[in-house]
Order: sequence, then structure tokens, then C-alpha cells
Amino acid sequence: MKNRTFVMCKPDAVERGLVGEVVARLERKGLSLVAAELRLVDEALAEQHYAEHQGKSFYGELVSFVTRSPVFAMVVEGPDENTYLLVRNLVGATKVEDAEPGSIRGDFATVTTENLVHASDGHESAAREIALWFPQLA
Ligand code: FUP
Repeated sequence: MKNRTFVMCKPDAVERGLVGEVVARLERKGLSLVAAELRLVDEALAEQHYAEHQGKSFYGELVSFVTRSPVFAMVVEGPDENTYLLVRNLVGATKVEDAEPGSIRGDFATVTTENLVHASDGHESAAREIALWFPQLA
């Protein structure tokens, strides 16, 4: 279903008590939660989720960050196939210096390595990530 995307409050967002803020922004936009789960990520899941970054300089830090404490994983649905893009816009740019005020990262993140939220970057990655995290929905 191309109107669904995968979104995750990373450990820093859960630790800082920002899950409600993130969910509120998604809901105020008009998007709905289809599934959600607070869970501790093991190394195997982290490696599959971030497979595209294997070998990059920040990969090791990324895996240890995302496994350090629970994440809040969600499947988010909107009325159209642009859902993933609407969410990406709410989340803001990857590099904190580029994240506009008004976006989640722009308002709450100070370092790129701990940028609070993950959101799928296309239809293919959304389908892959939903199947990985919520196989019952795939
Ligand atoms: P995004 O899709 O915005 O989450 O960004 P990427 O998939 O490119 O990167 C995934 C995560 O790797 C980022 F959220 C933070 C981390 N990262 C770094 O720490 N340094 C970088 O230069 C790029 C990404």
C-alpha cells in the first residue's frame, strides 16, 4: 500500500519524552497510525534496517545508537501515495544544520547522529521497512 510509510522515534526521542510530540505532529497533519510498538532493537534488526549504510564511517555508531534503548516504531497512513514525502517534510533534513525550524529535527535536534526520527525515503524503502518491522501488515 503506497499510502503507508514507516516512521520510528529513535532512542533519543523516547529518552527525551518526545514520542507524544512526534505522534501529535503526524496526527495534526492528518495522518493516522496503523500500527505502533515500543521495542528494544537487537543488532540483527538494526543491521537489516540500516543495510544501505553498511561500510560507511558512521555505521557502527548508528547501530549502537539505535540499539541502546527502546524505539517507538510506527506505520503511518495518509490519503495519498505522497504520505512518505509528507512525513519526510515534517521530519526535516538529515543534517541538523539544514533542518528548518518548524520541522521535528529543526525544532528539537542538535546533532545529526541523534536526529530523533527515522522516516522511509520512498515507496520501495517504505514497503521494505514495513515488512521488516511489522511483517503482519506486509
Ligand atoms: P534519513 O533518511 O534522513 O534518516 O538519513 P539517512 O538514511 O541518510 O541516514 C540515517 C542516519 O544515519 C541518520 F539519521 C543519522 C545517521 N547519519 C550520520 O550520523 N551521519 C551522516 O553523515 C549521515 C547519516
